Amino acid sequence: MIARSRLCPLLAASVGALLLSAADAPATAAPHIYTIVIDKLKFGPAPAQLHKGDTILWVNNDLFRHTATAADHSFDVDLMPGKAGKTVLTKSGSIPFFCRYHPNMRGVLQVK
Ligand SMILES: [Cu+2]
Repeated sequence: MIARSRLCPLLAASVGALLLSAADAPATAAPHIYTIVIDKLKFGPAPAQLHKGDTILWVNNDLFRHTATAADHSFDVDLMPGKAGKTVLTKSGSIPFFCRYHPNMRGVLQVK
Protein backbone atom coordinates (compact mmCIF):
# COMPACT_ATOMS: atom_id res chain seq x y z
CA MET A 1 0.00 0.00 0.00
CA ILE A 2 2.81 2.37 0.86
CA ALA A 3 4.57 1.69 -2.42
CA ARG A 4 1.33 2.25 -4.31
CA SER A 5 0.55 5.60 -2.67
CA ARG A 6 4.06 6.78 -3.49
CA LEU A 7 3.45 5.94 -7.12
CA CYS A 8 0.52 8.37 -7.41
CA PRO A 9 2.54 11.60 -7.45
CA LEU A 10 4.77 10.09 -10.14
CA LEU A 11 1.74 9.18 -12.21
CA ALA A 12 0.29 12.65 -11.76
CA ALA A 13 3.60 14.17 -12.86
CA SER A 14 3.73 12.12 -16.06
CA VAL A 15 0.10 12.98 -16.91
CA GLY A 16 0.98 16.61 -16.36
CA ALA A 17 3.94 16.28 -18.73
CA LEU A 18 1.66 14.77 -21.38
CA LEU A 19 -0.78 17.66 -21.04
CA LEU A 20 2.06 20.16 -21.36
CA SER A 21 3.37 18.56 -24.54
CA ALA A 22 -0.16 18.52 -25.98
CA ALA A 23 -0.34 22.28 -25.43
CA ASP A 24 2.57 22.72 -27.84
CA ALA A 25 0.92 20.73 -30.62
CA PRO A 26 -0.50 22.58 -33.65
CA ALA A 27 -4.02 23.22 -34.99
CA THR A 28 -5.69 19.86 -34.39
CA ALA A 29 -4.90 19.86 -30.65
CA ALA A 30 -7.46 20.50 -27.93
CA PRO A 31 -8.73 24.08 -27.51
CA HIS A 32 -6.34 26.48 -25.85
CA ILE A 33 -6.87 29.24 -23.33
CA TYR A 34 -5.14 32.53 -24.08
CA THR A 35 -4.90 35.51 -21.79
CA ILE A 36 -5.27 39.14 -22.84
CA VAL A 37 -4.34 41.52 -20.04
CA ILE A 38 -5.91 44.97 -19.85
CA ASP A 39 -3.73 47.60 -18.21
CA LYS A 40 -3.45 51.39 -18.36
CA LEU A 41 -6.45 51.72 -20.68
CA LYS A 42 -5.02 49.31 -23.23
CA PHE A 43 -5.66 45.75 -24.32
CA GLY A 44 -2.55 43.61 -24.41
CA PRO A 45 -1.59 42.10 -27.76
CA ALA A 46 -4.04 39.66 -29.31
CA PRO A 47 -2.63 36.13 -29.46
CA ALA A 48 -1.62 34.78 -32.86
CA GLN A 49 -2.84 31.36 -34.01
CA LEU A 50 -6.32 31.57 -32.51
CA HIS A 51 -8.74 28.85 -33.54
CA LYS A 52 -12.46 28.25 -33.14
CA GLY A 53 -13.08 26.66 -29.74
CA ASP A 54 -10.21 28.47 -28.07
CA THR A 55 -10.91 30.60 -25.02
CA ILE A 56 -9.78 34.14 -24.35
CA LEU A 57 -9.31 34.94 -20.69
CA TRP A 58 -9.64 38.70 -20.30
CA VAL A 59 -7.81 39.94 -17.20
CA ASN A 60 -8.49 43.47 -16.07
CA ASN A 61 -5.40 44.64 -14.19
CA ASP A 62 -6.52 48.24 -14.47
CA LEU A 63 -8.06 50.56 -11.89
CA PHE A 64 -11.05 51.12 -14.18
CA ARG A 65 -14.01 49.02 -15.22
CA HIS A 66 -13.71 47.83 -18.81
CA THR A 67 -15.50 45.59 -21.27
CA ALA A 68 -14.25 43.36 -24.03
CA THR A 69 -16.97 43.82 -26.61
CA ALA A 70 -16.97 42.39 -30.12
CA ALA A 71 -17.90 44.86 -32.85
CA ASP A 72 -20.27 42.18 -34.20
CA HIS A 73 -21.66 41.61 -30.65
CA SER A 74 -20.58 37.97 -30.68
CA PHE A 75 -19.21 38.57 -27.17
CA ASP A 76 -19.48 41.26 -24.52
CA VAL A 77 -17.56 40.69 -21.29
CA ASP A 78 -17.92 43.14 -18.41
CA LEU A 79 -14.73 43.42 -16.35
CA MET A 80 -14.60 45.12 -13.00
CA PRO A 81 -11.16 46.30 -11.81
CA GLY A 82 -9.00 43.33 -10.84
CA LYS A 83 -11.44 40.79 -12.32
CA ALA A 84 -11.32 38.39 -15.23
CA GLY A 85 -13.83 36.96 -17.69
CA LYS A 86 -13.86 34.43 -20.50
CA THR A 87 -14.88 34.35 -24.13
CA VAL A 88 -15.08 31.10 -26.10
CA LEU A 89 -14.38 31.75 -29.78
CA THR A 90 -17.25 30.27 -31.74
CA LYS A 91 -16.50 31.53 -35.23
CA SER A 92 -13.56 32.17 -37.45
CA GLY A 93 -12.58 35.39 -39.12
CA SER A 94 -11.39 38.81 -38.10
CA ILE A 95 -13.21 40.01 -34.98
CA PRO A 96 -12.58 43.61 -33.96
CA PHE A 97 -13.29 44.34 -30.31
CA PHE A 98 -13.36 47.42 -28.08
CA CYS A 99 -14.26 48.66 -24.61
CA ARG A 100 -17.75 50.17 -24.30
CA TYR A 101 -16.54 52.67 -21.67
CA HIS A 102 -13.39 53.68 -23.54
CA PRO A 103 -14.02 53.40 -27.27
CA ASN A 104 -10.38 54.20 -28.02
CA MET A 105 -9.45 50.86 -26.46
CA ARG A 106 -9.43 48.49 -29.42
CA GLY A 107 -8.01 45.29 -30.76
CA VAL A 108 -8.66 42.55 -33.30
CA LEU A 109 -8.84 38.79 -32.88
CA GLN A 110 -7.84 36.76 -35.93
CA VAL A 111 -9.55 33.39 -35.57
CA LYS A 112 -8.91 30.45 -37.94
CU1 LIG B 1 -12.36 50.51 -20.84
